[in-house]
Amino acid sequence: MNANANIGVVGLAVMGSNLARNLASREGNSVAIYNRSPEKTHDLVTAHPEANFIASQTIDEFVGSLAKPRIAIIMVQAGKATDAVITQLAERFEKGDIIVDGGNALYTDTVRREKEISPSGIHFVGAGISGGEEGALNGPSIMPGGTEEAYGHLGPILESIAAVAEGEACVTHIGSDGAGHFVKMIHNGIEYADMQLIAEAYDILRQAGNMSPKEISQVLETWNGGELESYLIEITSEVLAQVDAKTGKPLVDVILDAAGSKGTGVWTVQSSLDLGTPVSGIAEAVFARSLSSQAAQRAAAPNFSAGQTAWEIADTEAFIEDVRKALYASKIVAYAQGFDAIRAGALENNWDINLGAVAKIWRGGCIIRAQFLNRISDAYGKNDALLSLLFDEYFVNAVETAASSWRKVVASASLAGIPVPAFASSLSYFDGLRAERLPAALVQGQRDFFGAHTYKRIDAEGSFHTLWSGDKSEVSTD
Ligand code: NBP
Repeated sequence: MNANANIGVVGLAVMGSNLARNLASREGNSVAIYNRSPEKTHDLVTAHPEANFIASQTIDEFVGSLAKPRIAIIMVQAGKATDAVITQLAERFEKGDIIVDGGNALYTDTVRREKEISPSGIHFVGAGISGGEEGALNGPSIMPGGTEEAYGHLGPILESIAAVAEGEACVTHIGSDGAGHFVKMIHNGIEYADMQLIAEAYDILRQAGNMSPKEISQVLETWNGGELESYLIEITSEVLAQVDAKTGKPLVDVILDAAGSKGTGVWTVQSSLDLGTPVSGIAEAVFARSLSSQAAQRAAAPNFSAGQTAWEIADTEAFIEDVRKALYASKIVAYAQGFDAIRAGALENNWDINLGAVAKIWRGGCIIRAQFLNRISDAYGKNDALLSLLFDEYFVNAVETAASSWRKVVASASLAGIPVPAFASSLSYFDGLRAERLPAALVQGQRDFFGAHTYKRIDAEGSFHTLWSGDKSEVSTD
């Protein structure tokens, strides 16, 4: 076999086959393909003769079909399957060749894999790919890590298949080793928060506003014409407009209200806990899915007398506008927290991540693509050291404009007994961030009382402990 494919794909399930087709459709690419079970390879070649794939039945054949430096993108199940394929390729690749993992790997796995492979001189690149199967086919947002040298070879190929937003390809070299998969993980965490926030807005409009899914669909369509314009608002509007063919009811009313997940939201929260970065909006979104799936517990809940009071709505238009503003402000908090987590991860792992560039590559191809990412990109473009997105002038204005509606919506939802964990936690985060004094001083006092954990004073250097069981005098512990 001639070694003339400039790129190869291993793993031809939905993501891999669509990515291979995307690659094949771009000028200059010749794409080698391989899948563990040969049926998938056969089916893909048969269904898409126009792609001129160089198909292999064995891994040896596949490696032999790649031009040097060899580049192979792995699109198999994350975890053990990815490790198995990496081992197969690493055994056959040579110095200068590039193995790319395009699956949803946990970034710490990517760091480990890079460390294991790099002594051989083979490059290992963990690349987060977002946009689902449609994105893989027509243009995803791509977040590659790995070395600069590897990106030099790989970058032009990824740029050719990525989504394009305002004339720019939605791909950038994020940073070394696991940086790409870390940023993809945070992307997914933000996606959880964004979806939960839209779901809470829907629930309020439905329960308090007594609006039908169809009416709410129309409201979202209007919102999509303004500052909330995004893929998630657009598809939510479509989901709400969908009628179930079997029952004639709105589809949303016949879907079981138990939300699933594949783990990237949990990873985001776990990593952020380790980094000490509050991603409360994302955490509430993950927990809201967990609560929704506690079927037995929910079914057994007593019919509580929960003290609700009706949400009196005098002006429907004003009510809808309040919900829109509350959604926008909460969404800003979720993104601010996500970008804080990226900064904290970069600091911890010595990654030089350009936050403005991350916002830019999320403008197209990925699930959280939105107009508003231009604003985030501008904010970090103006000041890369911005301590919080919420402190940028545009976002200060946005939350100040929304603040009274935000409070009204969270307070009224609580009074009406409508759960709004992401709206409420986002507002509390905002209030915590801007508070002059936090009750953390009291927590420090409590910790010192039962555990002699010491505290710092506002008026002196050093650490102090109060002799709580003695004469209650204070001692310096330094
Ligand atoms: P799956 O995650 O369903 O994985 C199926 C593929 O893995 C098949 O090609 C299968 O080969 C291969 N595979 C397995 Br399973 N074990 C293997 C092994 N030991 N050796 C070699 N190959 C093995 O595919 P997907 O949904 O296309 O996703 C691919 C990657 O992209 C995953 O990491 C996923 O998390 C990520 N991702 C998916 C989406 C999405 O929307 N689905 C979005 C973004 C990222 P076989 O045919 O021989 O069983």
